Amino acid sequence: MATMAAQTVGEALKQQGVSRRAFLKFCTAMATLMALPPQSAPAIAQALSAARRPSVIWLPFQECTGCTESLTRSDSPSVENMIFNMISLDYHETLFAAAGDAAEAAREHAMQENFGKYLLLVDGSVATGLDGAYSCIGGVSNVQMLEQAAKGAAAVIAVGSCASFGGLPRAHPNPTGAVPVSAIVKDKPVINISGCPPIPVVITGVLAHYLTFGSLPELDALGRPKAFYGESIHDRCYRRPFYDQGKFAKTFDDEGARNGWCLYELGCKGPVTHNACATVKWNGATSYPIQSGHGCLGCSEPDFWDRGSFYQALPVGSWGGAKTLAVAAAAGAAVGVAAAALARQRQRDIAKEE
Ligand code: FSX
Repeated sequence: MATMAAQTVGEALKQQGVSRRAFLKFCTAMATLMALPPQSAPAIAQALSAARRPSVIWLPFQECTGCTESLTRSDSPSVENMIFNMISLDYHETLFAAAGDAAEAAREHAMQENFGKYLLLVDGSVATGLDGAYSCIGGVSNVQMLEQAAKGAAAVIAVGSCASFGGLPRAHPNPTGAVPVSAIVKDKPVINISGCPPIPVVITGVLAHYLTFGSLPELDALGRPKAFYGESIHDRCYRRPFYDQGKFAKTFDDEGARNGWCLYELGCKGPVTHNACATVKWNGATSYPIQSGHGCLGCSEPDFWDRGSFYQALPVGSWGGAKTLAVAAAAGAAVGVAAAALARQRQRDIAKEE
């Protein structure tokens, strides 16, 4: 079975009938997400069009499939699902029409044919208990499959909080001995795209960066791309002015809640959670949890299940505090404003298409 990895992104777009206009719109969005000036969009378009589509092997381990759902349930055509034009998805057990031996043969073939060059995407944590017996695919444990696939990978991308930090399967008492991908893969760069599930545009943005620049984006101390995880949700939250004024909703149906006041006292974890939900948003940039009236659960941070206390206010002194955050907010203002503009533009585009 020949893979389509030799095809350029430009050839794939043409073959799949994606218009030049839609592609340029996508490149402008990517420029914004990567905090580059909008004028860089044509250069990104040129680099992306000429780039060879990388072979992607996507391994699903202990997960709920929310990460794949996040990516595939987006509106079409969209920034989110442009990812499928940029890559040659040579193995994804959940999405594959093939099953059983045929699917496993496709994975092994793609790994041999693109050894040293393919991107390995993993969602779900890795079960290490009972010699890996808790989670196997085709009789092969997740640990063995990951070790084998990582050998020939150019880079490994951990998609979702389970793959990045262990997620729900690793929560106490962690019966399967679940660990994150980075606990197994030690000799390759591992990029963590955390979130339960992660924001689909962020997955696409990381791949677009890799194809455009031939390198991985700058990462934070937890291995997450700084362009998306460099600010806290609180830094960019549209309810932040109410926090600064000391206006807090006390219950989910009081006057403060109806007026859109800050959800800090209802347990919002925005101040200690780093992700791009407040700027990139979800569902075609329609909204995000806080905008729908519920506090952030902190799903893109390590151990968020075990930390729990989803409806209790963060203890005073457990995070940076207003002064520190104000400084951080000023430093990140340009990125935040640009991302917010992108979100508004995407909403307008979707409205036009409807
Ligand atoms: Fe985990 Fe993803 Fe949460 Fe679910 O694949 S990050 S439980 S959305 O599915 O791994």
